[in-house]
Amino acid sequence: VTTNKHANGLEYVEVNTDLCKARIFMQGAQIDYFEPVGKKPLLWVSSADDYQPGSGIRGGIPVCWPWFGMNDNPDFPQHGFARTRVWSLESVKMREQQVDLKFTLKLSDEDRQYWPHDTEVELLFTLSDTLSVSLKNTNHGDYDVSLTQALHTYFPISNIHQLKATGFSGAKYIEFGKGPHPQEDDSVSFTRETDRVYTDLSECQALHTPDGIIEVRRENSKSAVLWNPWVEKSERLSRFNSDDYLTMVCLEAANVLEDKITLAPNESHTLTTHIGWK
Ligand code: TA6
Repeated sequence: VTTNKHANGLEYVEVNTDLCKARIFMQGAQIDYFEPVGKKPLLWVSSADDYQPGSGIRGGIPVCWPWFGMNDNPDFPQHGFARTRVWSLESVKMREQQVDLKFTLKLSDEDRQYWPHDTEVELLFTLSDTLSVSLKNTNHGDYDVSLTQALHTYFPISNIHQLKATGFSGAKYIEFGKGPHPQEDDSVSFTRETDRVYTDLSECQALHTPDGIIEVRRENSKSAVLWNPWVEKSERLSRFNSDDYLTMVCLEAANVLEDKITLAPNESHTLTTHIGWK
């Protein structure tokens, strides 16, 4: 485990073991690279992103916290503020070939304009031949606090036209403000802009890509977001090439809508996503 600095100034931690290679930026505690040794990378980043300090990296796993999407206050940043803040690396543990990294975010006075609550937030990575990421909230205040959040994971798929995502039967979803729609089929394929917020979603989904099957399992989450911007939105997205939609999909472990979390004083909650090649 080493620390380093990107040409544009962003600091990062690099992990290089017999089981995987990974890179995690201090800004947003955002992992942008994870590759199990001998297998293909499990995360996608846009080549259009130039790693400028102050904006989230377009790929890997942006942390959407302490709200997902737009805030009721339109002046507040989309997907919260955690992904543009510099987190601290609190601990590194190596056990055989598994590396555990814990990042924490100290809320500043500026942050309190967005979030005036006494909430401790930690991001824990477990890196082996699979990737687990846990977003842990602890309420240190003396009143209940509610928040929404997501681990906004970007997955690499060599061709969106050949992607099948499975594990969705029994759920319902809201899309473009309409719904909820029942999700009848277990699998979803992509033929247009897709931006679905699923609830009542089972823990496990799979992305059947031309390069193999990526398995995604959530803990303490009944909601997830499935997103591909398709042609028109790709033109409007920052740090995104117009043809990037062909090679990526987001499947985001979340606590949103009726799955938002409410923490009583001294209560903790941990949202986890486990990612690996089948
Ligand atoms: O998770 C899907 C989504 O909410 C899309 O609607 C799109 O806005 C995407 O997140 C990216 O948001 P960002 O703020 O990272 O550009």
